[in-house]
Amino acid sequence: MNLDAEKIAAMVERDGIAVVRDFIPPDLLSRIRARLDELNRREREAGVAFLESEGVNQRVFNLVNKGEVFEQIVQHPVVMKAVGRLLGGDFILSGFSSNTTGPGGEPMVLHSDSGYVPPPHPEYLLSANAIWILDDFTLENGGTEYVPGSHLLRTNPDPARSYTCVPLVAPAGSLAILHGYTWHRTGANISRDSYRRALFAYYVRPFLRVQENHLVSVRKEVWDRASSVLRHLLGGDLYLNSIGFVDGPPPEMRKLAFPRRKRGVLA
Ligand SMILES: O=C(O)CCC(=O)C(=O)O
Repeated sequence: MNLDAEKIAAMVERDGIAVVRDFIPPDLLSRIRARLDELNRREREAGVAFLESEGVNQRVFNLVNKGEVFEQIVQHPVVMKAVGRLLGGDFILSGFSSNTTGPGGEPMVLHSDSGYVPPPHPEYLLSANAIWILDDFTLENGGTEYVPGSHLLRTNPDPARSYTCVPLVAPAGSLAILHGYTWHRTGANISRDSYRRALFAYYVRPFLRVQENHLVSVRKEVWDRASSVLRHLLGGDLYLNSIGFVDGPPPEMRKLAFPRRKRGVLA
């Protein structure tokens, strides 16, 4: 598929997922991999690594805070346009993390990225996940699996039932955008020696509580150099002049912040 964000979003709405091959240029792919490998190693050495499946799978959270290359890609213009189309034009970053699966890695529980919202989920979409595929996703190495058509159900999978999952098979350098209601999971890594690295940039409507509290966990120097797009993604802007106050609305917003009657509270 080419880089037409409108077409990507339309495919996500129709199929619950869209895959764009050759999305990540080789030099950018090398930079992302190198930084992720360093983080995986450093977090293990520091004893702070988030490990699963007895240590063969590893996640790194809060990537925006852990490398300029991640600050750059989380605001990729094509992703911004496609996700904007899916999420009603305005959205923020809920979390940006990696998941590296290794041989013996177990599958994740089947879920959707809006599963914490009581079903039925609204007809409009609440979230979308941009998956940056850094190694080939194969049938063996734990590529993401999903249940086709599940995004139309607007509910969560029944943990007592089993469902037919389809593996997302795609070459390194691809980008996948996953509909926030699609049921999916990390696949089992049944390979002998193949690791699967991927990044998950998870965007939500701006009125939702976010997974990573960027206002607390992102360093000042990242905020200081953030573009207006990144600042917005990190939750640095007011939403509809009514969410995101710091000790009330800022002075220039005081007259606008609340719906007012003729002689309202702030009039
Ligand atoms: O690792 C994967 O392929 C999927 C990860 C995932 O679904 C999640 O972190 O919510």
